[in-house]
Amino acid sequence: RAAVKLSDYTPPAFRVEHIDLYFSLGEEYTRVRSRMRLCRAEGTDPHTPLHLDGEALELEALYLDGQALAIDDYLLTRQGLTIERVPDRFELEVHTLLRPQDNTALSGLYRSGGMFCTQCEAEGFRRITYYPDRPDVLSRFTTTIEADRERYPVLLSNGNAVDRGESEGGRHWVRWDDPWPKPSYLFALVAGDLHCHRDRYRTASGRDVQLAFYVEHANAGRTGHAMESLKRAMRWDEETYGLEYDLDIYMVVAVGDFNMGAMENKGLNIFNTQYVLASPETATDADFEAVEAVIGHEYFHNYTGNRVTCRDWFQLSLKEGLTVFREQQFSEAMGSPAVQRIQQVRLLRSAQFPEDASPMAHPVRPDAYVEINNFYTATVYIKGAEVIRMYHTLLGDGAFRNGVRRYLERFDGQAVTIEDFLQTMAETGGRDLTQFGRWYTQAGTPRLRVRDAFDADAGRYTLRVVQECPPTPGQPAKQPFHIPLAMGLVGRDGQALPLRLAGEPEGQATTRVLELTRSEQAFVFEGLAERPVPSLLRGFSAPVILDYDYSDDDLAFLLTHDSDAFARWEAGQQLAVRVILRRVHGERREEDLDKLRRAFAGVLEHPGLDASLAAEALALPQETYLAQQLEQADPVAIRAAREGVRAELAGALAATWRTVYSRYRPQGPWRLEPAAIAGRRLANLALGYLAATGAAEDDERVERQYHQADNMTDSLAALSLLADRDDAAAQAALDDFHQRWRHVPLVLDKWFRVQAMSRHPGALARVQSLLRHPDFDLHNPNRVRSVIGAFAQGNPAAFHDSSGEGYRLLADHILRLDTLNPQVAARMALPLSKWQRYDLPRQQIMKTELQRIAEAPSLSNDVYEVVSRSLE
Ligand code: DPP
Ligand code: ZN
Repeated sequence: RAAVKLSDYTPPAFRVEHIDLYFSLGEEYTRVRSRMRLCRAEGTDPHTPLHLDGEALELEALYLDGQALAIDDYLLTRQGLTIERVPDRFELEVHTLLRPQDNTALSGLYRSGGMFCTQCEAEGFRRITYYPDRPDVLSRFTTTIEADRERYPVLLSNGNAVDRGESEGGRHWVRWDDPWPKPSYLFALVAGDLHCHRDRYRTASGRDVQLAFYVEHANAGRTGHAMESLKRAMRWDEETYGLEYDLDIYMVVAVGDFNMGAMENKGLNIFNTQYVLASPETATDADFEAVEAVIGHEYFHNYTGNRVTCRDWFQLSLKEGLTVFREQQFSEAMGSPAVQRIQQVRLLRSAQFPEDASPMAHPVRPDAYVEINNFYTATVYIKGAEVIRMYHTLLGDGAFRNGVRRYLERFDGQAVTIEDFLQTMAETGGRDLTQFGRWYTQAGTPRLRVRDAFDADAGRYTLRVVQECPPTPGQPAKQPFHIPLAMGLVGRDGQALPLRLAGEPEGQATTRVLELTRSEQAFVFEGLAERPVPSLLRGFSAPVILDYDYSDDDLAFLLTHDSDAFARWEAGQQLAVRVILRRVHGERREEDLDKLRRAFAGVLEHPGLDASLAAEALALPQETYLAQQLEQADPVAIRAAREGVRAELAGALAATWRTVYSRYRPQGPWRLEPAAIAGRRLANLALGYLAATGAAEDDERVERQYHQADNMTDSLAALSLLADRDDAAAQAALDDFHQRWRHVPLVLDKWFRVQAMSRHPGALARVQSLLRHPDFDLHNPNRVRSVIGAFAQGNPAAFHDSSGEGYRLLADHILRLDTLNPQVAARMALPLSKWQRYDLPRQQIMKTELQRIAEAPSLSNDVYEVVSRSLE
């Protein structure tokens, strides 16, 4: 199948000066009338035909400057419409007919529950009408929506509502006008009977902006947190980047059926309910945080994405990497920067590193795709954000912000490229970033091998750094990257040492950023009285794998003494990784458990204990991260080793965990305050260990927490521990939860998810029955992700069951799902693409299943691209 290539880019031949859309929404069919003013772009060959993209559309009529076109005036294919001869300027009117109620792909115009909604990024607009559906065609939109007044009292689109009226047969209409030119992927329409939560925001310059959250009536009362988050995001963007909102109204609509998390349509964000709705009874602390982050993310897109957009979809990270980074800065400002950074790195390592080591590896700016929806990846988003973070590290906060502002001013209203951004940052920072640009073009996770030497007589300490990047598809050899390596040196007494490179005057800095640009470099520090312990990659200053041969004692030492919170956490994780991996290799050292126990106890006894940081430090490394440390992983052995260590730490520290549990459980009613959240986090971590002691009193503690909890965080923490058991009390709790929440979809998703991720040996069989449960529904992406996604990505030991049943079950469902929703089906196939990471018998079965999918008739481009690349 044909790949789209970056090198084939050509500017659009026609501009759309204005588009006027008219939607007549109906239960059987929907009619769309589009009137466009088109003109040939300057410098374009006057004979270039007009091509409009269109997919799954029924064309009813076509008029050019008022003249109906006959069937042989144009060419219609499955991809669109071509008119061979057109004037330089003309008006084109297109009538199409759609059946949104049958649109299970959830791209374009579709139904979710009782409402109509749209998703146009990346290429959904072509499923609404024929149009040059590419991000470098920006146009002014006016949109009229006409529908039944009773069923759809609320009719929304981008911009401002400028007119409304009644029409025949109990119908009404509203006209929207968006003053900002935009690409079609930012178009949105919503119609429904919706509850509206209104508020106001006064901008820094004193303008009042109306804020409106629309949800189904059943969800009224659960938008308060999202509303407050939005106001915080608006304030933060004014204070941090000097960016003020640019329309009089900002609307957010929550829909239950949504392929992605949320969508930044101009003035009318459409969100997955998951990232809007939050109340203590139904949402966990993590859900509350995610709502704030995603609300921020979509809001920040209003500048980084909407005001300045992408020239083509290869530039996706231009808006996504930058916006994820802005979202991360916002979350850091609203909470604990150290905890945020730890969570970001956990995610990068569990989602992006494996992708970068798989057949799906691609640069942050890919150079070819078959289906762009497959490139909304961890690499484009979160590695893209790491790249932006490195500009920030290299330029410093002030120059970075100035650079972003200059970029937004210079390219306002344009569709640009990653080079445009890089160039502006280089100019503003006064830095040559040519080599830095390789982060965009070379895939793979670089590995830093660091070796050191100490010359006691000279007081000189040398760090030698070698960088390498493994081959990735189409890129056998890599050029060195420009890598900021933040580091410090810690003295034997635990004090941070001043860092003076050879030839430099005395200085007081105890953290500095070394810049790596060559495959091998040495850094010589002087004036040291004793051999220091190096603290490397502080704050995780670059998305790399660090390899330095710490002793176990060094790690324990850094866990206690490093001044950098991230580095402390990392030291503890590395210690735990070693102990668990030794078990995987059948090595059982007496002193291992003791080391971990002492390290953990040290964290808990630390006088300045920060409960949420402690909870991060005391959580064992994830199974997926452990698997990455091995050439070929056996997920069942990893699970057994990790659970073994967990149980032993539970037993060895049982009294401590019980004390922590009772000390940190928040007293009194639920509150969304940092101290209360941290308390719940640490208490639930302790409960997790206690669940592994095997003592009856601890089992009862878990049951008691489930039954007494007044909030979803505590209820779900207990329920997920119960889902690891299969006794009567556990079953009773699961039944109770289902009974209580079966009418609240987002909470029911949690019920599915905890079971799909159960560590019980019978989990695979349980997943099979969950897939036959009457509440399971392949049409709903959240439900699919909470069973199939949670199982295949979040339960490695069960998914990789040596029988291969897990793979077969996944492949069966991918094939069924592909006929309904190719985008989501392709996502679900990703765990199979990582087959090289596992032992040979597993590899064989995984490839057989990939092959079986690849050979299925009428496979979508989406799934085809994932499985065929996986097999290459
Ligand atoms: N552009 C959306 C977002 O990342 C995803 N479709 O916010
Ligand atoms: Zn985004």
